[in-house]
Amino acid sequence: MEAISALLSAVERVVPTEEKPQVASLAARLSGVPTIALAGRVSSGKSTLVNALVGAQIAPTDAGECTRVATLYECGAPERFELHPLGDGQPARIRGLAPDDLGMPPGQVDYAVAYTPQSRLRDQYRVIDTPGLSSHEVTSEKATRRALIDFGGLPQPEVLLFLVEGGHLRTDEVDFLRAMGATRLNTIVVISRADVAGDGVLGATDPFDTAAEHAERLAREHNDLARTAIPVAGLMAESAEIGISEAEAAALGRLADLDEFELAEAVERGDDPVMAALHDKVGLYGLVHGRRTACRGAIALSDWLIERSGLGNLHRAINDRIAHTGGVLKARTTLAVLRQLAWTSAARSEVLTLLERAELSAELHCLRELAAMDRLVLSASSSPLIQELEHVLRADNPRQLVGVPRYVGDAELRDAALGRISACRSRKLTVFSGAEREALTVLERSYQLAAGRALG
Ligand SMILES: Nc1nc2c(ncn2[C@@H]2O[C@H](COP(=O)(O)OP(=O)(O)OP(=O)(O)O)[C@@H](O)[C@H]2O)c(=O)[nH]1
Ligand SMILES: [Mg+2]
Repeated sequence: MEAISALLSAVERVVPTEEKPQVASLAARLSGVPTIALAGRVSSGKSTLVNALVGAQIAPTDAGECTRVATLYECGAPERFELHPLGDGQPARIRGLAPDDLGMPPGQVDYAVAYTPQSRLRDQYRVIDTPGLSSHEVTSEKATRRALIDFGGLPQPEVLLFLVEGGHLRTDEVDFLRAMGATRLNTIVVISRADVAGDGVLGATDPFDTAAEHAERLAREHNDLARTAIPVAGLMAESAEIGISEAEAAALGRLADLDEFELAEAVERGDDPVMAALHDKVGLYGLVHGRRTACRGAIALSDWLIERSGLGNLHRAINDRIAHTGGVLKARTTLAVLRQLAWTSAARSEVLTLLERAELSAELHCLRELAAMDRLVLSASSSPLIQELEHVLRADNPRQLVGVPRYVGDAELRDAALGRISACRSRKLTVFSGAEREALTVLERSYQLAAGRALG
C-alpha cells in the first residue's frame, strides 16, 4: 500500500520528535507479516491448529478448558512470554513459553505476547490464540472480546479463523462475528475436528465427507460472513507439522493388515503403549486410514496427513486472503491507529488534514469499498451487493474489476464500465436501505476509477 506508506512518511515529518517512534512502529507494522487470529468455542481445537499453522508445539492444548489469556505468537528470541496486565501496570516477562504459573490471575491479564524463533512467524504470519467463547469462565470470554472486538493492545487481524464443530453457527457466534467486523474478506470458517465429524471413523460416512457437507451448508447460510468454510482436523495436521519419526511411521505401517474394528477395540482397551501413543498423535482416523501410507515412510505419511487433514486447503485459503485483501485490511487498521494518534498529537490539525486528504484519494477508494461492505453485513446481510463489493475489492486489474476478458481493448472496457455505472444508478432507485444506496454510490465510483485507470 504505497499510499499509506506515503501518508506515514508525511505524518512522520510533521509530528514532533517524541511522537516519531510511534509513527515509525506503524510503518514497520505495515510492512511486517499479516496477523491471523483464531476464535471459537472452548475445546474446538484452536490451540492445536495454532501449532499446526506455526509448525511447532508452542500453544498448550488440553481436553479440558485450556487457553485462559489471549496470546499473540510472534517471532523473537530468546523465547519469552510477556504478560500485559489490565490497567496501567508494567508487563511481566517470563522466560520460556506458556508458563504453568502466570504469576497473576488470568482475569487480571489483558493479553500476552509469546516470542519464539519460528520461521513461519518471521516470514508468513503472526498468530493470535484466544480463550474459548461460551466459556464457564466469564473472564475467558471477556479476554477474547477484548482482543478481537475492542483491539486493546493486540493488532487487528487481517485473517480470522473461526472454528465451529458441526454445520451451524449459533446466534451468539453470529453476533460475535458481526461485532468483530467479520466479512467474506477476512473470515474463514473452519469446520474443526473434521476427523470425528458425524458418526465418526467407523460410521457409514467418512467424517471428512460429513464435515464437507457441514462446510457447504454453513458457507451457504452465512455467505455474508464467510466466503469459504473448510473442514480441518487440527490434530492430524499438528502431528504432521511437528514431525512424525520414521519409527512412528513404521509402527503405524505394522498395523496395516489389522481389521479396522479390531484396531478400534485395541485402541479402546489402551493396553498397547505404542498404539496409544500413535492414537494420541493422529487420532483413530489417522490410524485407520493412514496405516497403508505409513508403510511408505514418514514423509509419505506426513504429506498424506497434511492434505487429508485439510491443512493444505486451509493454507491455500489463508494465502488467497492475504494476497487479495491483506493489504487493504492492513491499510484500514493503520489509518484507524493513526487517527487515534492524531487526537493526542501535538500536531493534531496537520495530521488530521493529511489523514483526510489520504482518505479522499482515489488510491484509497478501496477503504470506502470496505466500509460499505461492513455496513451491508451489519444492516442488509442478504444483499447481493456484498458479493459485488468483494469482487471489486479482490480484483487485480481494471478489466477484472469491471468483469471483461483480459484481451478486450480500452474502448470496450470503458463501455462495460459505463454499463456498470448506469446499472448502479438505476438500482439505486429500487433499493430501500441506506447501506445499499451507499454501496451503490461507492461501486459507481469504483467503476469510474477502473475506466479512468485503464484509459490512463
Ligand atoms: N480428534 C481430534 N481431536 C482434536 C482435534 N483438534 C484438537 N483436538 C483435541 O481437542 C482437545 C482440545 O483442543 P485444544 O486445541 O486445546 O482446543 P482449544 O479450542 O484451544 O480449547 P480452549 O483453549 O480450552 O478453548 C484436545 O484434547 C485436542 O487434542 C482434531 O482435529 N481431532
Ligand atoms: Mg486453546
